[in-house]
Order: sequence, then C-alpha cells, then structure tokens
Amino acid sequence: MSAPAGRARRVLAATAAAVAGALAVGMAVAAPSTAEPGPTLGQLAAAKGRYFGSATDNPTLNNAPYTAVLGSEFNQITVGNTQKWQYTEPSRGQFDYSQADRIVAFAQAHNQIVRGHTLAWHNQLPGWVNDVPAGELLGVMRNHIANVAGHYKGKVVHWDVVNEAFEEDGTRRQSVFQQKIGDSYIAEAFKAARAADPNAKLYYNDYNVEGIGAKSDAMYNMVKSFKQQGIPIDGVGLQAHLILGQVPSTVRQNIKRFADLGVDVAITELDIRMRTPRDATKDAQQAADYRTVTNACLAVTRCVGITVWDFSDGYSWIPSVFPGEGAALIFDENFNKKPSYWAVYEALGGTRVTTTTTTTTGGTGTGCTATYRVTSQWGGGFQGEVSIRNNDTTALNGWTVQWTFAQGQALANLWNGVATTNGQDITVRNASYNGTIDAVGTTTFGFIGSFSGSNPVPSPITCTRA
Ligand code: G2I
Repeated sequence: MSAPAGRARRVLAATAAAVAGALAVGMAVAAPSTAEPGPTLGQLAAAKGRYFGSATDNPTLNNAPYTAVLGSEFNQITVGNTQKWQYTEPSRGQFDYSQADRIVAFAQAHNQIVRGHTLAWHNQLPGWVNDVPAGELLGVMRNHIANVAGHYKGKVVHWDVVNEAFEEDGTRRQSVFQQKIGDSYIAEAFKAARAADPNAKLYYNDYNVEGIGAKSDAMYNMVKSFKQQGIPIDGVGLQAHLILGQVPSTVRQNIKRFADLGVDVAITELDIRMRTPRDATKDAQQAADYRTVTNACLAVTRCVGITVWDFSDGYSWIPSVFPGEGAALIFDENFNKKPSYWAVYEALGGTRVTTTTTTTTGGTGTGCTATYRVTSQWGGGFQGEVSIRNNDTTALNGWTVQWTFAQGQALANLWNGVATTNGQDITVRNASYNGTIDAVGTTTFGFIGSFSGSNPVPSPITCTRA
C-alpha cells in the first residue's frame, strides 16, 4: 500500500511546483483549499499547470451537499449568470454587484480563481439597453465595462469580454451592439476592459467554435487582426456545449492554431449532453468524449484550463433548453461521480484504484447486485463506493448491502446510505431518497474509510432487496 501513498505525495509536490510556476507568470492556479481524500480534479490540473473549474449560480450557494463539492473539487469558478448586464446594471447607471460578489467571495474563501462572465453579450441584457440611441451606445458600453471590470479589478483572473458575436456562417450577429456601434464594438470592448483592469486576461468567448469551420475561422481572423492592430486580446474561450459522440475531430488542431496566433485558449463551458435517461453505453461514450476534450487541451501548452458548465446533472441548463436531453456533466444529481468524472481524472494524470467485488443475492425476482470499489487510496485512508444494480424488470423499493472488513478497516463517514456497524460487520441501507431503483437501474453510495496494513476488497458483499 505504500505505492499509492507515495503517488499521492508526488501529486501534491507536483501541485505545489505547478502552482508556484503558474504564479511566477502571473496566473494564479491554486489547488482547492478544502482537504479531500485523494487528488481532486483541481489538484490534478494544477499539477499540469492548468485549472479545472466549474460554473456556478447563486441559488445553489445555499445547498450544502452542492457547495461541499464546488468548494473542494475545483480550483476555478465561473460566475454563471450574475455578472451579466441584466444583473449588474439593471437600470442605466445603477450598478448592483450583490449577487456576483457572493460567488467571488465563495471562490476566494476556497482558493479558487474566478472567470468573469460576461461584459458584452446580446443575451440577458436589460430592456433599456435596446432603447439607448445609436449615438450613445458606445459610451454606455464603455461605462458598463469600466464599472463592472473596475469593480472586480484584481479579483477576476480571466474575463469573457465579448460573448457570442458571430453567427454560424461567420458573419457578425446582428446584436444591438453590432447594429448601433458597428464592427468596431468588439475592439472597443476589449480596450475598455484593459483600461479597467490591466492585469485581467481578456477573452473572446463563443460556442460551436471548438472545431475548425466557418464560425471558428471568423473568430480566428478577428483574433489575428486584433493581434496585428494591437487590440488587447489575451485568449479565446471555446464554450464546448457538445453532443454525445460528436466531439469535433479538429478540436486539438483548432486549439493549436489559436495558440500559434499568440493567445491563450480555455475550454469555458464544457458539457456533453445525451438523450435521457443515461445508460452504461451512453455513459461510456460520454467518458470517452470528456477524455478527448481534456487530452486536446493538455496537448497544447497555451490551453490554460477547462471549466464545466456546472458540475452536477441536477444543476445543468440543458434539460430546460433541450427537452429530453441532459445528463451532460461529471457528477449525477446526487453528487456521485460519473464515468465522465473518472475519464477527466485519468486524463489529468490521476490513477483510479479499481479493485472490485461483485455478489448477487436473492430477495425477490433476480435480486440486486452490489459492486464494491476502492476509488482512491492514500496513507492509511481510502475512498470507496458501492453501486447497487436492480437486476429485475420492475422497480425495487429498498435495499441492504452487507460486508465484513476482514483486515480491521473502519468506516469514517458514508453518504447516500445509512450505515450500521457491528464490530467488523457493515450493513448499509438506502437513505430516504434513494431506496427506489428503476428496473435495471443503479444507485451508488460512497464512503471514507481507514486502514492499516492492507486494504483488500471485502468478499463476499451481499445485496438484498426489500
Ligand atoms: O446557454 C448556455 C450558456 C451559453 N453560453 C453563455 C452562457 O452564459 C450561457 O449560460 C446560460 C445559463 O447557464 C442559464 O442559467 O445562459 C442562460 C441564458 O441565456 C441562463 O438561463 C437563464 C434563464 O433563461 C432565465 O430564465 C433564468 O432566470 O437563467 C436565469 C437564472 O437561472
């Protein structure tokens, strides 16, 4: 068991070195502050000189299981909604930072860097902006950027300055800014952002620009001309709202061509949606897709990090906008890690310990199957998970899983289940909210344990349905 512990130490040492290196070039990439067993995605990314982050929104900041993951797993946060114009300047000249300030404070308290989102966008604009006379809109936009970027000066590492300015065919979107200010509005927005916060990295951010095509070509040509003219642009954000099995084959090549122009690249809003419900085949494809995107970023030094557009399937924008689709993220609704999580974890250099025991027992019908995994292990401690599969073609209502820790291991805490221990015998029953498992569905509980000496996977492990 000394190998995993040694590995954990190496990861932490590498993390510290990467953080120091990143700070030396002025980009604060820090490991998450909350102690979590095993390396987190943020720590793994930091060891590679990158960040791995999540978007978040204000309503979820009151949800303790949610914030436990948000605060520990990631070393970067994007303000998902409340820095948008509608929230920050709801009426002309009246600025309100109360909501976004809460997210920035959360990030600071957890040692996470912040991506500001977004200063000039056609969407989530308060109505009054559309009524500003053409001759005044440039001044209004400059004033908005001066105030918002000024308020967050020194607190936002990356700003999405202009968002989604191109149509699919590469022509300019006819937003109010485009119509009333003209082509120059994007350059003007970048100049205003640089003046307001000279140290923030300034990004142009868009979707459907992950691979090479008409829209990313337009973005490429704009960045190239900005660099030639000295317009202050530092990076491009590839949002990456992707569809299962459809990661563009040219993502890596596309990231590289932007890096070669002399700008950074970030994957800013990653999610990979599927028709719901999930199943094992779709989960495996999604894991492969997440791995492809992560590897594409890691392949190019100037790809500075990856942000998922929130992290749990229960808090994703997808189902409300694409009915019948969802399950696009790396944690499920109950904050269990999905195969897509582990794909990112491994792509970032983490090693998953996957010792497994499976036993099926009766109850009624064909019963259920419990699969026990040690998912990570370090000196004296480990994290485990047990997945319970309903083998029957009717729903199951209530389950019990039992095993014996033969080598003196002990449970420290357990989630998504109710544990009772009798000496070395462990019994876990469903929690109030996850006793029902659909026909051939699965649910999972997780736990932290301690051990000394060895930590073999217990055998047998039994699953009994009520
Ligand atoms: O649409 C997905 C993203 C595409 N790129 C830019 C991002 O800023 C955008 O984020 C989404 C938010 O995740 C949604 O949460 O932007 C949407 C608006 O275009 C956000 O949706 C809005 C709803 O439309 C409102 O009804 C709701 O009040 O979220 C608001 C706050 O929950």
